[in-house]
Amino acid sequence: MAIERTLSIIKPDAVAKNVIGQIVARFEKANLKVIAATLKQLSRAEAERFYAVHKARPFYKDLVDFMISGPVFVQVLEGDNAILKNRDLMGATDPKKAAPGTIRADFADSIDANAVHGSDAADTAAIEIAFFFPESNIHTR
Ligand code: RTP
Ligand code: MG
Repeated sequence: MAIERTLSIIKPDAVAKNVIGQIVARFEKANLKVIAATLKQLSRAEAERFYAVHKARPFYKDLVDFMISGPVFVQVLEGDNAILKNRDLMGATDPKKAAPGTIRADFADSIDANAVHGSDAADTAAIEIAFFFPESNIHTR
């Protein structure tokens, strides 16, 4: 299987619940390595740019408002099949539909406050990683 990188964001709701470590432990148990990380307050302009793909969607304004409501924990994860593996660990976007034992089933409150973001494909992963981290701040090990 291919070693991949993906971008993970622990969203403001999960940071506020003080479960950063519990979520990161799930990545580590699944053999994903944190190779870059930062706790960061996004500006409105950054959140708008990050989620620009959803600009035309009815939930865009609420999504941006939520993403700037508190600090987020942004990481690059690396490992076998990292993009899909992270999406599987996260569970469905709506926590009511997320499989038991997934991060969203266990930590998310609603489709808006849904605990985590994860890149959905190789091209978006590369763009999202570059959005937050210069290569010099990424440490493969
Ligand atoms: P994410 O991008 O945050 O990892 O989530 P995702 O791929 O599972 O979902 P996506 O379709 O990309 O939507 C991005 C975020 O927008 C919010 N959303 N709200 N109210 C709604 O119908 C709705 N749909 C999406 C969610 O917070 C979702 O994570
Ligand atoms: Mg998405």
